[in-house]
Amino acid sequence: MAVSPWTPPLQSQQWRSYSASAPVPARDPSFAQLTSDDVRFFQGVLGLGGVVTDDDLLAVANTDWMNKYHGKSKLLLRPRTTEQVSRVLAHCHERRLAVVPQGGNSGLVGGSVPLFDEVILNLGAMDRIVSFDEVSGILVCEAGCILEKVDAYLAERGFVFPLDLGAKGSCQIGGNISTNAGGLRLLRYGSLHGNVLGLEVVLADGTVVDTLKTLRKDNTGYDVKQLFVGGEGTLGVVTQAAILTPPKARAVNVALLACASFQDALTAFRLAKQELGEVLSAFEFFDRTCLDLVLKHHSAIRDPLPPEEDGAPPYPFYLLVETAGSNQEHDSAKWDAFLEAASAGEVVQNGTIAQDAGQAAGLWAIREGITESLAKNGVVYKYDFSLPVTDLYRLVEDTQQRIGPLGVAVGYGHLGDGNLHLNVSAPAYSDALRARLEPWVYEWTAQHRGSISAEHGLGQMKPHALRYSKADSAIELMASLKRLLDPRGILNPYKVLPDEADKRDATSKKQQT
Ligand code: FAD
Ligand code: 2HG
Ligand code: ZN
Repeated sequence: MAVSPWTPPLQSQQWRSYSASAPVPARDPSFAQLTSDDVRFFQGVLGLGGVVTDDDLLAVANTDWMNKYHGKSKLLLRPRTTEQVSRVLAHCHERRLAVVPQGGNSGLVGGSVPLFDEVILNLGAMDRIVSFDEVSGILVCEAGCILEKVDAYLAERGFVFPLDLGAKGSCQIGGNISTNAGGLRLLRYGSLHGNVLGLEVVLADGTVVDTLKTLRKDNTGYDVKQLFVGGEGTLGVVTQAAILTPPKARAVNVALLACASFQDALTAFRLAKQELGEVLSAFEFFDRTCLDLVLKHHSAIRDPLPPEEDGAPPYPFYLLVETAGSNQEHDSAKWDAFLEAASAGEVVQNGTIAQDAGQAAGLWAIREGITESLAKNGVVYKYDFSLPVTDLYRLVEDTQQRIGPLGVAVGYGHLGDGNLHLNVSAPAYSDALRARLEPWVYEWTAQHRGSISAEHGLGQMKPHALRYSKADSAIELMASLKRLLDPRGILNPYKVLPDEADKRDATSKKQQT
């Protein structure tokens, strides 16, 4: 990589104001405007099919999954090879055209859509499986492969992808890696920081960085690929990945359990770790309001655990517990021990265990249907916190108390990972509700030593809130890395890093207190 001389600060947008909600930046005037010469250049590199200017297709690519963030890009590029990505970026770098890397556009923080006229670089046409080693379980694939398709490919060979999430039908491996997505089985398989063994990445100036090793161990200096795992498209464009995949479990058991309190849910988690031990593969939770929303918006789904007595109130908390092992008899004995311990202390009030794969999928459909149900119910203020598990649900209760009738706070998520998805459902976005929520919700999290983003990333929603979770020294190091790898700041501008003005505001606030 050629290290270019210092250029004016990256992310140099001027926030119109620092407010309780995400500030709206102004377009950075140092970025070039797209010209017809640029379009002709891209057509020469990608062919006519790889250069999209159709308004309807652009409207889709400019809008995020929640229909909350809207860009104004006039150009969508669909490269088919790494070389094409490299030539496109070299041109954008030279011309100082801003670029938004895009995968399946299922992200929940507005990271995959432009704010202004940034060129959208969608990796969806790069969807080849490059190789798979059935002994080591190491897969090499292009970034645009859709997660569900890769998982189906692996299933035919007796393996699974080490990540699973509700958007699997549309999200891409490159997007998963760039968000360091956590998902439903992180508890068992760990994070992508461990499972991604190698990457091919194209830097902002078109340089191709090849770390596409297929080795479990490789201590040869700095592990540079890790910068791009969770880099949210701000440091480079992921074009290929080598991923360690585990064998597909022969015995999978799924149960939905109901608890009378969040404290009981925590006790059940402790018991699950003790009794289910190494076969535990998911420990998810949701509250009753989430279940009500799923029942309301999915007519095919029935309440799997109606209260045992007529007229009794519904259970307030639900747990989806999954084990994945190699021996059903062995796992059944473990489940017996777990359920006996859990019912002995009335930790679990009611429960159902799936008898076959279809029933297991039915229970997962409830958990995975929550996000979509919330989207159908109105607008949603979405938060994704890491918190000490003991404090986790108190944030939902405190939020409801704080917002009163302005909205409904629900809590669900990956309890096994200490990851709460606090969602506030309301009929419409309103300044009044947002002002009740932010920055209070970030302050609450900082006071409890949590993280403002457990797995969704920062995107355009949270850069201004980064300082609640990260020390200034670490943020400055992030900014230095950004300057080194993307000296002209063309990759996913206005995202992830807080602006200099925001930092100044934070400093003056600290000095006042
Ligand atoms: P996009 O949304 O297209 O992009 C996300 C970010 O990655 C953007 O910043 C983009 O610029 C960047 N990017 C994309 N591709 C590349 C690339 N090739 N190179 C460089 N940068 C790139 N997330 C979780 O962590 N856990 C969950 O359980 C989960 N469940 C979800 C359920 C639903 C119903 C939905 C809608 C979303 C869910 N998500 C979850 C969020 C989202 O699906 C993940 O963040 C996913 O990893 C995004 O992948 P994508 O291909 O859609 O990326
Ligand atoms: C999940 O765990 C996803 O279902 C989405 O991370 C969470 O919608 C959300 O807040
Ligand atoms: Zn999640």
